[in-house]
Amino acid sequence: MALLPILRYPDPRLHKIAQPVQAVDARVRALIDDMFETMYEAKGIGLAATQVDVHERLIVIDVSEERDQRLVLINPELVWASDERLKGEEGCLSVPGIYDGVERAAAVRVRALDERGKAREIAAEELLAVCIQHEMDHLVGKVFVEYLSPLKQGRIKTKLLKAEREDFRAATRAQERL
Ligand code: GNR
Ligand code: NI
Repeated sequence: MALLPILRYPDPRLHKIAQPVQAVDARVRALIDDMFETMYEAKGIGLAATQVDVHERLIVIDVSEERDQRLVLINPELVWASDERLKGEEGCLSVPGIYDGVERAAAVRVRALDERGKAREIAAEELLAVCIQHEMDHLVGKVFVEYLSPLKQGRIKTKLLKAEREDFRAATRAQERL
């Protein structure tokens, strides 16, 4: 088990298109365990492989209060989305500290392989539906801030680049004290 570094917006690697998982084998199962560990540690409800710089169609989710309802979606395909829309407040582990409203389908059906490689169809609504759509966007290189106005996107980029520079400076100072 290992914690994986999470890419932060505006890292260009967040915009890479993920390729299908070729085989649900020991390598993929080890990656799934590391992704859950990373997601739980970061207190997220979902994590796409793209966010840990692995460009394969793999998502882990747990929207439960108790943090004990693991859901794995491998090579997910949207089979149906409701016309009914829902606007919810979203956040992203790759865009720390930023929350804003995004409109999504209120309900979806998704076909995917589970961690044993078995084909499943999942019907989702409310938070799970939002989370699945947010994670599937990551697999095609899309981050939720891209639904916001260009003005907001610019402000978010500036804010996160500034935070990154400050983190780097603090790390450099800590290094110098050694
Ligand atoms: O932890 C997360 N919370 C969240 C809240 C509302 C809508 C989507 C999400 S997903 C996010 C974790 C994450 O960044 N997944 O890619
Ligand atoms: Ni995200």
